[in-house]
Amino acid sequence: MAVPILKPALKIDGAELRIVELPLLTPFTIATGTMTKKIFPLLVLKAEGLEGYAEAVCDPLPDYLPETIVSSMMLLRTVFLPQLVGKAFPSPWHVEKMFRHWRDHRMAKACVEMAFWDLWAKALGLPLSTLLGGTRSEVEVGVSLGIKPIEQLVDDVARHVEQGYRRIKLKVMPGHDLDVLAAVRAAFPAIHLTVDANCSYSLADLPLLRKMDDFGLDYIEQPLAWDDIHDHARLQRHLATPICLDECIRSAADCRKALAIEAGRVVNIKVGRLGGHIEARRVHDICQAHDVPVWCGGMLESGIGRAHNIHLATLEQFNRPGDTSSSSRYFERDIIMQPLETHNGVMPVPDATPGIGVTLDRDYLDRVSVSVERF
Ligand code: OSB
Ligand code: MG
Repeated sequence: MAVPILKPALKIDGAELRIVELPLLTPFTIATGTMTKKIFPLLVLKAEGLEGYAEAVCDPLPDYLPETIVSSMMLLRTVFLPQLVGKAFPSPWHVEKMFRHWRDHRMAKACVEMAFWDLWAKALGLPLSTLLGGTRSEVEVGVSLGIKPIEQLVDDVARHVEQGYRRIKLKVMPGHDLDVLAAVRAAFPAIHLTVDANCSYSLADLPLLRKMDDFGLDYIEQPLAWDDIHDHARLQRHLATPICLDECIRSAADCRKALAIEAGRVVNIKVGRLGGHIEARRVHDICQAHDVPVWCGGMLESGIGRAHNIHLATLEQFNRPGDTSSSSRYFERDIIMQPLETHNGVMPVPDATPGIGVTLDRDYLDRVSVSVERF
């Protein structure tokens, strides 16, 4: 990727770190539990009269990956932001390098790096997608439907298919799998259909997982443990359906190893899970070199994280519909001024400003902020 360098470097004048709590329109249930509200750290970085925005995708409890809101806030507050504020950085690569030696905590690192990308892009007057190396001005999207009674789910699928979404992903778990697939497939024989198990099966479930081959799925997302590429490779050898890895890919090194042993044939890229746009781009490039399809995952982000995801998804190898659906599916009201809405399964890249292309609704943000810290 071309590396434009700002001269002089961008000096971070200050930062604002909030915890934001947004009610979800409907509860979202996956194998690990039910979410009724989206709680997340939101970061504003300031320089040269500009603001850069990002959110961290950690949850209150370590039910997706080990990182939590408490652990990432602790690092942001005591280490990352004190190291950043008052210093000048020529590019996001310099920011990323500064935090690389700290182990893990990729969601907190991603939040800082992504806010800097937004700031830097604004200082350069360019869309984030351009700086990341994006090649399109809109992205194809699908939806991720939570666990719910089968009849409701079939109605839900119908509604989203009518709205033009390009792929339907069903959350599954033991006890909510083959019957669900049979019902949805019977009603919609031709749609692009996938499942996401969020780690809820084991190799002992091989007979059941093999039956999923009968439903013409584009892929089965993360059937086995979050830290186990070995068992995914064993499972993939017994399945015709491609496995898509989500939780297992937490770095470019993870991706390289997973593809080397064919633990999966599709990769879900989530910038927040991977530690930022730079690592996401590395994973993208590895997949491209292996001719492995990728798509952009989501974590029920507010408009800020969603905008970052959409810009990232403009890169060439994002050749399957992503989980960057309309913000109005999740929230009655979002914390940004511009609606992020899909039309016929396509999400335009937001461009109201340089950078991520959306602006904060400050009044509403203040109302839904649980805490605000300034640096
Ligand atoms: O596994 O992709 C996942 C939401 C929370 C935690 C994990 C996952 C998800 C989703 C939501 O599938 C996708 C979206 O943001 O629409
Ligand atoms: Mg997933």
